[in-house]
Amino acid sequence: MDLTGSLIKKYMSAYYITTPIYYPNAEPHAGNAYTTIAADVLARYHRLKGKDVCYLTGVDEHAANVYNAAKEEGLSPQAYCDKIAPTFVKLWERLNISHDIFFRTTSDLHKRGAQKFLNVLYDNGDVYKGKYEGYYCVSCEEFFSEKELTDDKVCPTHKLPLQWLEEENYFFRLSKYQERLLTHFHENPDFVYPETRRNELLNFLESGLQDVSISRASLPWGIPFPFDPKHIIYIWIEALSNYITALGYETENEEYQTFWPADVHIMGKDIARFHALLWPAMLMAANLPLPKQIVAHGWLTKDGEALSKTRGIFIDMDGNIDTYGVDAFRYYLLREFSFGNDGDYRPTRLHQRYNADLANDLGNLLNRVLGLVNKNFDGIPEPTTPGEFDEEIKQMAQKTSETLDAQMNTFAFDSALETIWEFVRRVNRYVQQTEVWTLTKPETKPRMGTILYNSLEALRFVSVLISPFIPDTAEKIQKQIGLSEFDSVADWGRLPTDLKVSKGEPIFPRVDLKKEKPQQKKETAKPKKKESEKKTDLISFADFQKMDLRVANVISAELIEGADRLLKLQVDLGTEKRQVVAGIAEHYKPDTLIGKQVIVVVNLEPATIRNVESHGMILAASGDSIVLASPETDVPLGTQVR
Ligand code: ME8
Repeated sequence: MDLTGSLIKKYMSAYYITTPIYYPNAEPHAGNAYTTIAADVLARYHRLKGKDVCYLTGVDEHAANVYNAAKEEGLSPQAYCDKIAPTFVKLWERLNISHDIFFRTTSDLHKRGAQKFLNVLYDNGDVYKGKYEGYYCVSCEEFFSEKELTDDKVCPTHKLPLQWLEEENYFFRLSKYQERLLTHFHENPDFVYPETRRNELLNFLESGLQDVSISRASLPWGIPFPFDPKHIIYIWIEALSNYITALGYETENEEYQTFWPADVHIMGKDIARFHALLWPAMLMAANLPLPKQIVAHGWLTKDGEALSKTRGIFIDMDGNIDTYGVDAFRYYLLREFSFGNDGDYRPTRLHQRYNADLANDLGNLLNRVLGLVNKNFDGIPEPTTPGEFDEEIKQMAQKTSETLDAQMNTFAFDSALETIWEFVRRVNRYVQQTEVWTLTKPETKPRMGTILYNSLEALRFVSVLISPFIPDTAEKIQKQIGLSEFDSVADWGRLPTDLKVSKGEPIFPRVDLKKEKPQQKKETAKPKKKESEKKTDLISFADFQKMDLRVANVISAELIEGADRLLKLQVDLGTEKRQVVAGIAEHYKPDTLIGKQVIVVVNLEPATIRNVESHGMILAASGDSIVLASPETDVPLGTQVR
């Protein structure tokens, strides 16, 4: 390999990112989707930054678990793989995954590449013949050492009985690379992310590495050893080599020269050890450069248990995507969980995030701004009249982009999204603070135009920042603003004014859970009530969902004649003003309430109290004294409370 050429190209612009290649022993599940979406976000983000990205995913077909699954269905392993592999491609299409290569290890390119790689290891003296016996898990495709065995001899991950295997095997001299690996870990503290995983691996490494068996004589499904065809190559040796064979390691072509070494291998924590110890040792043995970073994320769980094809623990991905859309699903997975840690998938949280972050914060902002532009201007207004808050919005946009860059470099997807949403909420507040909807008089209209221009530019800016995470939404926003081609540059002030904005369909329409599909209901349904629970007055989540609670501003307050406890309030909900009667006169003087944010039950039946109409109810803690409930900090009027 032309090391120098490759390194120069890499420094210039290439970025190579991979997911694990998944076992096609069953159709893909949400755990596989989680990794693939995260890698997709990184691939899209680096494309946005002008990198020449190669994003690889695929399937790991020569596994014993695939062989067994095929046997159960009465199919040849190849026919079985040909049936299952397309289900991965279909799901990646549905999830809007922008991979450049979907690699299959039954391809000739891989077979030839894997054999060449093994020949190199053999020629370099790192492969030798010996006898192997031990307990093996076919689902992990891994032997367990004496110290890892439990009394009942079951696999700790798959809870399946381990099998005893005895074979004459070829071995790889992994132990020989212990010192070099240690040095590499110490010299490259960012080699493994997150740090907790790095420390675990470092401990394992320090406790000593043993040579590993890399051949199987008993399995009739796999790639034969080039120098001893009775044996097939151990699945992990073969599978790891896919990261180079897929690029063209066999001929060391230009693609391979450009993209190897990988910038990031992303995976779940289950297989970090293979990627951070075995794979680098194999590459060292072949005199090839090592991947720059191994990133092992946490476990997605369902009711606290890891998702598992073998154990049939699934998330209803299809149902949830049907209900909320792909972008909401992508958003939820990345916003809700910290990437390195485990996270429990909860459809109710997806619902809340959808309503609060997507429909309310982002969707309503877009709708509101477009509505005002359409009502008051013919197309995008010129920003002629600077005023209060404009500079702050501009500065915050640029700062948001910089903070995001730092967070993306440490795989902090949840914080990155929160950073963007802080900006979205700030823009909502800008619209509110400037009371832009009131500036319709001829003398104030230029200022109105400027505020609306800035709001639209902020939305364009946001669309660029969110585009790696929720690409469809990003495009929809720009289309509604009137841009015919996606403008992917996060620099303030690029929005032209010769555009016609659209009427603005809601980008996240309200989801009514009553219309949920039956199979998803099963997923979110509460377990049957126990007798003891029935006695308490529990309400269902669906009942709770019926309450529409919103933030409003008190604009006037006065005592109701003849009623010591009652105040008549006028409140502003952003979209409308209302009159509400509240029994708080003994605790609040009317003038102290003006400008205060309160929470209103807006879908309560109207009532007439002491001849005064009340359209809603104000929430308050009612004990010895009465204390109004309000958001901790000011939020846009009309924000839903959940
Ligand atoms: O291990 N939560 O394939 P595999 C999050 N073929 N991610 C999960 C998950 C969960 N509950 N369950 C699975 C293999 N994953 C090998 C890889 S690579 C050279 C060979 C994701 O089908 C996560 O990325 O068992 C995990 O590492 C991977 O799926 C395991 O996929």
